[in-house]
Order: sequence, then C-alpha cells, then structure tokens
Amino acid sequence: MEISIYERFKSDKAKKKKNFVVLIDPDDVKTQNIQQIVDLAARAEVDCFFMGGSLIMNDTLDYSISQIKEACNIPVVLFPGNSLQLSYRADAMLFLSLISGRNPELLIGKHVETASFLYASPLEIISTGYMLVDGGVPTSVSYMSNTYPIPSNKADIAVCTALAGELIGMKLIYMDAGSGAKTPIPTSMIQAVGERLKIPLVIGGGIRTPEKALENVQAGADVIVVGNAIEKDPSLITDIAAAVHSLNTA
Ligand code: 1GP
Repeated sequence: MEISIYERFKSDKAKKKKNFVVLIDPDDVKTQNIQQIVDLAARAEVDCFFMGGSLIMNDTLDYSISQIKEACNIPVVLFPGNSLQLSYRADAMLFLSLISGRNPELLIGKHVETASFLYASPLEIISTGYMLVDGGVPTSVSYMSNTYPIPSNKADIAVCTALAGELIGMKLIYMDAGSGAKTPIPTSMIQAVGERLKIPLVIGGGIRTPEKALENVQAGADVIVVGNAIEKDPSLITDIAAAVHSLNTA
C-alpha cells in the first residue's frame, strides 16, 4: 500500500529527514515557466508541491495541477486560501485551522461547511494548525482572515499555540510569516517550537536563500516551504533543495 503524504512527513520527522516543498500560486502558472519549475523540482528531488493562494483570481487550479501531474510524480497538496480552492486532481489537502487567530469561521465555521464534502472526497485530508507570525509587512492572509499575526518576538505564544494545536489532535503545525514576508520567522522561535513539538513542523514565508533554509532546518523545522523567491528565480530550487536535504545524509 502506498504510504500517505502525512505518514511520510511523520516518518521523515522520526528519521530526522528534512523535506522541501515548492509553493505554487495557480494564478501564476500560465505566466511563469511551470515546465522549468517542475523539471528543476524533479531533478532536485523536491518532496512536494503545495498549491494555493490567499485569493485566486482565475479558475486555473485544475489546469495547474494537471500541468504538474503530466510532468512529474511529485505529490501535490492543496494549501487553500479559502473553501473554493478545491481540486480532486491533487493528492491531499491541508485542512487548515488558523490557530494564531481568533476568527471562529477559520477555526471551525468553514470546516463545518466543507466537512461532508471533504469526507466523501478522494483527497487525503491533513488537519493542520496554521500559525501566522508577523513577517514585518501586512500580509494577504492577515487581511483576508481578519486576524493579527503572532508578534515575531513572542516565542512563548508561538510555543503554546503550537502545543495547543498538537493537543487538540492536529497532525501538522505550519508556521508562516506570509508570502513575501520581509522578515522570515526568527530561528529562535522555530527552535523553541521545534524542540517541544512531536508532530511535524512546517516553516514558510520570506525564505529566499539556501542559507536561510538550512538555518531553519537546523533550528528544528521539518519541512521548508518556498514560493515567492522561486517564482522570481526558479534556479533557486536546486540550491535550496540541496541545503534542506544536506542534513539528511548526516
Ligand atoms: C506562504 O509559506 C509560504 O504561505 C511561502 O512564502 O512565498 O514568501 O516563500 P513565500
């Protein structure tokens, strides 16, 4: 039986094997060189694609996933900004609860609305505690969700929020400084959360260099997500993947 995406994240964490995820905004697939990104990702053994955006303007989700699926075997996981971002062509979906915020719709309301539909779907559903951390600029997520991010100097709040997610039974914690963040999540915060959490820790937002990606996995991140920087320079995939995976052979 094929191992589920979540089981892979979990067993990789147990083995201290780090994963690298490329985030693709479906709106940009027609304008960016998706073929180049997919080729580079396959060669660099990227572990997963996340697919989604705070606001998708075009109906290109199915098309974008098909483009990836035709070209490689890398799994595609939906990272939906809202409940319209659903495609059965993906392999899995992060079922996000915005646990850094206090917007009940994003803690339970949208989940109730979509539960029956998702339960019957072929998608692997991965319950994810999503935590927005201040990245130095107002983000689309913050505006669209009507929530405040966790201040970046409040590691104690991040730790307790992540632990609450784990105790509630969430399977992943995704700490995100938001797409295009000026300042990525501080290493000290990643370390504080990483050393307490038993479930896999995903880190994203504003990571632009292999050095930063490496620093984050060394601090305790299990999965690194990069979107913006790769959109601007796809060749970064090779070096960031090498940096993230460099700990795996140690
Ligand atoms: C955003 O974590 C992701 O939700 C990735 O952020 O686009 O800044 O890499 P970037």
